[in-house]
Amino acid sequence: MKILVTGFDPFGGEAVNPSWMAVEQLPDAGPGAEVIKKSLPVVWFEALKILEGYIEELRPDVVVMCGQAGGADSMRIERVGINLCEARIADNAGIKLVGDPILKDGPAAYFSTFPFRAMFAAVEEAGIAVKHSFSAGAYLCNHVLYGALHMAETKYPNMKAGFIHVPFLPEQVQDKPEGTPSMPIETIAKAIRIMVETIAKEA
Ligand code: PCA
Repeated sequence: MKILVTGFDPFGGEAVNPSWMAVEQLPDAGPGAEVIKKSLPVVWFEALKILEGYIEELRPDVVVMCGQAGGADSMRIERVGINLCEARIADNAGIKLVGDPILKDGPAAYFSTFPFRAMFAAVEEAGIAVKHSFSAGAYLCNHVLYGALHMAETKYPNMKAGFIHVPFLPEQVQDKPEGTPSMPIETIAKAIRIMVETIAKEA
């Protein structure tokens, strides 16, 4: 089985993005799986174009996309991607979108096709905080999730896809209001590794 795993570049004034730091640490192969790791830019439409290129080139069985959810107090398994671009902040190219669709005539939403219950159980079993999430927001993470699920729906019906959001690192919250949650990189990396291994077994 071929699994494409992505993380994002830093954005929003942060020096790092824990999603890519954790993805980079994944082993290149798991039991029964080849793992290919790529980072994506935080730029509207550009990120999706690059991801589509990787999917065309690599034809993965599963696409595991990961991103930072600042303020989250647990790992978050995203369950739905919506057809909307709307964010408070501009992307890394300086573009701000408010209310644009991702795909003009696309459906309102797609559900993740991950084996999310098994993933949740495996991470919980390892003692790492994890939640199901029913909104990935409407910024770049939701953008690539919706785009990958649309690609699966219209072109690659056997390809599974879904999104994992990760909290800030402890070093990122030092300049933030007291109580802003964080998770060490080792824990985030372990949770992603467990989820990828579970996908390799279940998907
Ligand atoms: N998080 C952002 C985009 C890139 C990332 O890592 C998001 O949640 O949409």
